[in-house]
Amino acid sequence: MESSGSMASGTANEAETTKQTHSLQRQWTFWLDNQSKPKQGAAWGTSLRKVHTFETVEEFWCLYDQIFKPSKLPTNADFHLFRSGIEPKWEDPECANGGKWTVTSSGKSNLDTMWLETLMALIGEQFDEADDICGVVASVRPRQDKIALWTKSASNEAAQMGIGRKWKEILDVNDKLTYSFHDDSRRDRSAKSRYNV
Ligand code: MGP
Repeated sequence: MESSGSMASGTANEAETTKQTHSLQRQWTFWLDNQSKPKQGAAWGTSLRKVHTFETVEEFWCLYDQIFKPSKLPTNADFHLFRSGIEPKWEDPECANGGKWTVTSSGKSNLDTMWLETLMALIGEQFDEADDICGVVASVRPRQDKIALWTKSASNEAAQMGIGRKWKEILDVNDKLTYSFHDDSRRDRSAKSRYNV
């Protein structure tokens, strides 16, 4: 009797363990913008969609396994992971005075690897200046795919340089990473970058 009782409680404990989840420090949201077949005359952002919001490690891995990797996206599509409450747009108040660090990808598998490394660094709070980070965008483009890390306070050079250096270390790349202000991009698509690491 006793042994069957302990077996029963053992099974219950196992069930408890499998149900246990690990909360992240913040809630995050995946977004998708598929501009591969744009409607004529449609304003930028009309195809931007929220995909899923999560706040545990387990949900992250489940989503990561189930939803496509950036390498599977069609040309001219963007995939985003942003802190919940911040929209991946220059117009969002948290992004309005911000900018982005950009790294270009040397191929599809490199794009997926850099994307995953960045997602893990964000949800794992690996940046000292984590509060300054809005999110990350993977962009599939005809000429070269890229990943951009969006931050809030573009004019805070020390914060941006800290984030840029750390991101470069996480990605383990030798190529130059460049930082551009959203304000500059809004005025001139080919505006020069402001910081480099
Ligand atoms: P992009 O998608 O960031 O760059 O912006 P892309 O296509 O990789 O090309 P690049 O050469 O500019 O690097 C492309 C264009 O989309 C911009 O020039 C804007 O016209 C528009 N756009 C992009 N974003 C992120 C925004 C935004 O947040 N708000 C608005 N209103 N327009 C945007």
